[in-house]
Amino acid sequence: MKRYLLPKDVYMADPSVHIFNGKIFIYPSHDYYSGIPEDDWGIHFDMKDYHVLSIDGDPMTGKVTDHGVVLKREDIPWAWKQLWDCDVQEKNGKYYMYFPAKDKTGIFRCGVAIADKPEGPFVPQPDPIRGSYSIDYAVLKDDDGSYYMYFGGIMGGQLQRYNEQNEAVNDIVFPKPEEPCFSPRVVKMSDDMLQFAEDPRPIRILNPDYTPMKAGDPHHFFEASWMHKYNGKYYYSWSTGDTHLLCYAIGDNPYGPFIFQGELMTPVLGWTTHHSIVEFNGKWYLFHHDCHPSNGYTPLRSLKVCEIEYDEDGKIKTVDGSTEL
Ligand code: FUB
Repeated sequence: MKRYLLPKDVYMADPSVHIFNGKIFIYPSHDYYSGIPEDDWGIHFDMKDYHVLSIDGDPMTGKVTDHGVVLKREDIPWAWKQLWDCDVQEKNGKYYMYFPAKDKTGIFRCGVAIADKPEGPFVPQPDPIRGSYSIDYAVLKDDDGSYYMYFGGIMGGQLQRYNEQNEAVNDIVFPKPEEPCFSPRVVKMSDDMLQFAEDPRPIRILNPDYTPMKAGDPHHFFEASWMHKYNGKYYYSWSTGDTHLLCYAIGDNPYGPFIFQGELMTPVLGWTTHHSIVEFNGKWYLFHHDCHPSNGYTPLRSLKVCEIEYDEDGKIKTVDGSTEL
């Protein structure tokens, strides 16, 4: 069973979900009708602000509150456009939002905005994180109090513009189907949560036989990194973009490598989906989006949640993404 979280004419996507102070908080992208024609570079996703949502109690039945606009483009000194998927983490009573936006030269950077409460409002830092690039930043708080950011997205997300040493490249080459797929990135955050503590590293997604996942594999990485822990293992999950799946892989530490396990969810209606996985009161939930309410119109996406289950080996049972409810 699935649940839409907002009225059918309110479009939000890319839900990053955390439990703060015992309550579910959702940090989504805010879609609206921009009229910009769809292209392969996601130019139609021209989002201008962020809202925060919270749920009273159970994700499948609890009342959803929209806390309104908590950060907007015109208040971010360096940002030009396209406020895409964000995430928020808490440290020492402060809440840090990490968000991608194109800077005034058209390059995606990671901004940071700070709040005193999980529901915001968030005050942006004057500059993006030094050395940041690409999109879809998701931050894990590990059990030892370290924070790790996972990021990257291909095509409109610009990951192909960088090599694995984090240098911008002049000649962009997409891997051939028989070559390893692009690698998302992981980086430890600085103690003050405002910068990277090290250079971002490529994440290796390996097949069960320890060979690198290939670009021609339908389970290849495309965008939408998420990390959660289950029984002490690190579950890295992602969207495959053009094959429209959510997949996951398991590792023993936050940097990987991660061994491919399977599909989290089969394709939804609409080109993208994007997700987060969270435990609440002993049950596990997959937050995501689809386009049933907009009749399949990809720029207008709707937030959903469903419960997920693990088997006794820690494998997640695949969710059928095609069903509306
Ligand atoms: O919402 C804009 C982009 O679409 C996100 O950053 C991607 O993950 C995809 O969902």
